[in-house]
Amino acid sequence: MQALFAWIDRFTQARVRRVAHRHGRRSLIGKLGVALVGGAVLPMLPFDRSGQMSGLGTAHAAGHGKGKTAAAEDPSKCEYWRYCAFDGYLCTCCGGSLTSCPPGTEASKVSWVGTCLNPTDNRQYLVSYNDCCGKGSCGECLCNNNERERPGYRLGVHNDINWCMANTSSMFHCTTSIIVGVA
Ligand code: ABN
Repeated sequence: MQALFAWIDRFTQARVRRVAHRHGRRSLIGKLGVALVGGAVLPMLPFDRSGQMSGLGTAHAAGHGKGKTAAAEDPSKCEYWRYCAFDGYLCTCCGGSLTSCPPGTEASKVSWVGTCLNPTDNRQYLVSYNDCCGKGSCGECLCNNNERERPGYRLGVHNDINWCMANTSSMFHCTTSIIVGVA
């Protein structure tokens, strides 16, 4: 009996030592480190949020796929895809169009740009926003979206100033959205 107990003791001790050897403090600390770093880094990883179309209306047009809205394809609506970094009055509401200034005004000589996702082909486009200058505020269809817009020290991607500053008349009327190219 004594011999059996002694054998069980030796066997248990050997097992416990082996487990302790394999799963020592260092291994535990290592695993904790991986969990901590992983937990901190995981939320920073880029993942596709393009399906969310933030800020867009919810009324889905018949025949449109998931995430696409009628407004995202209507240039008279602030939710139109090209207006993702727009700030001003829509020229489409002011006697002009998406790309041309209303009569009696002229396009700003300088502009800011935005990068917007076209829901039709799912590609990003570089859009130039040109204020139309020479008349007082249009006052119709005020629209302010700020996707990827940056503070004034990144002037070319800042929308919250009067870009008529370099024109003969610095009066601001409305804003156009012109595609410059694929981003
Ligand atoms: N870029 C449009 C605008 C014009 C005047 C003042 C603020 C913003």
